[in-house]
Amino acid sequence: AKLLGIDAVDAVVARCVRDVEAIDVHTHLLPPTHGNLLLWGIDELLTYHYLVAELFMVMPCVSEEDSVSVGDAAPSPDDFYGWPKPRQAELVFEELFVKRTPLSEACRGVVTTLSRLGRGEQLRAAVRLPSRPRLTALRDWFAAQDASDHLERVFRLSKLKYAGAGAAERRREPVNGASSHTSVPTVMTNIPFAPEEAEHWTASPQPPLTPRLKTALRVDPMLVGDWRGICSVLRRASPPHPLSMEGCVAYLKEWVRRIRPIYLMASTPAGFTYTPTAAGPAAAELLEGALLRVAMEEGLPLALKVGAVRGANPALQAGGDGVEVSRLDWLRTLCAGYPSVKFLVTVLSAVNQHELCVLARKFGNLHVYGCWWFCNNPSIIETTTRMRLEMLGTAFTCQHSDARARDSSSRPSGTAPAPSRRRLLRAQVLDQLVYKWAHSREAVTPVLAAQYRKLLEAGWPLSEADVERDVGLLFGGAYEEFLAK
Ligand code: RAT
Ligand code: ZN
Repeated sequence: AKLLGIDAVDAVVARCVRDVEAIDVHTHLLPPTHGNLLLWGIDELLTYHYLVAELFMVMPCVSEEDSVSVGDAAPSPDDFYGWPKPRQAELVFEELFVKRTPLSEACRGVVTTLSRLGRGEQLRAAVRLPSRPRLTALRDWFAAQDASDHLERVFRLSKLKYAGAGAAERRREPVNGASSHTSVPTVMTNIPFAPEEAEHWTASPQPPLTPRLKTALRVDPMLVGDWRGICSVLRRASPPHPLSMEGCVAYLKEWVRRIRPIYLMASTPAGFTYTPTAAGPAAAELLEGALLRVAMEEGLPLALKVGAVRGANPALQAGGDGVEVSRLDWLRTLCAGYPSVKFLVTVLSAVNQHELCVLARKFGNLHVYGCWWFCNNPSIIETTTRMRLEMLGTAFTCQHSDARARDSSSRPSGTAPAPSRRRLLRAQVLDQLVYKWAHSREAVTPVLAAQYRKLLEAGWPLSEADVERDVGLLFGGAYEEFLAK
């Protein structure tokens, strides 16, 4: 193979990172067959909870008590969430894009997405309009798109992999998807505990699933130790399951059979440890007695997301979650105590990234993936990726998109949003794939190139094929290898 000189490295890395078909190991997308649970368009992009949080940083403070609507100028979060989406979007646009420069990562994301969808001129025209509504032309364009065609367009623009198998073939694959490692596509987040999603999976006959999307079983109530919420789900199931650990296991297994997930996934609540509490089977017991048991018996990896503080400011709903530096000692115990279970782990606090790398070096059953949410900013992606390359080589997955979340997954039943509010929270925004992947590729490229330059200077013969292979590993290949090993 032709060896690369130091001057050629930047261009080769840039090309490989630009062209690699990535695997998106965690998104909140759902198939077009789930009707209005797959969302796209300007109103969805602008009401992304990252942007709603930014809107309320600059809105005048209105207390909930005197929330007599002061009109559009200063809604309280509750007023705002009560508005129709287009009205919300217009306000976000006015405050963050017209009155201010959209410098933040989430704002820039909207600009990148629209430009790459060929809507740049309409965006610039919208900013020039003297008053609201400014977004009508963009709204009309999105409304004219067919859901499946748009999904294909977005996947092409984001350079995400195709999958070879449709639903029927998919059902014949081994549960952990190990045999399909030549073509694992985007992974969804499927929540049997969210009735509005569950109904789509229980309908019979099941419509074929787009080959672009793979399933993952999201079970946050297990780690929250939300026994009340779990019981109400077990009670409602048809046929109902016993309100016991056995009932939980049976319920999870039924869902494993139903959707054939690649992995089980849960985010840990703030301050998560193993310490059992007095009331009902606590998180630790549910983890051991149900989740790990199902993982072992079904041969499924367990994906954990660590460090979110749900409802730090509840008024902001999905935009109100925060971050904490987590203790990770329990993860060490898990990896050591359950060597036959594979753990896919990401952390929300930049402070936890180093400890997570060390853990991944110690345990072959731990795979680190992505720069999650508050870490999904170029500066943190750069620092984190540099550290991971230095500590893990290519044995990690550099990014996932998390394309728009809903949050009904994560809230304990007691704090579940009212149905009208839940409607606002469940959306996933397909178009976000475009900017999330474009910006991630942009951030990873110089970091990887710099690491190669150092290696060349140290005396290593590097070929273009090496770079191509490594980039493939970082953007999904290492994840597939981990699942298959
Ligand atoms: O990243 C997000 O948008 C969050 O709201 C969460 O949904 C998070 O990604 C999660 O999966 O819990
Ligand atoms: Zn997510």
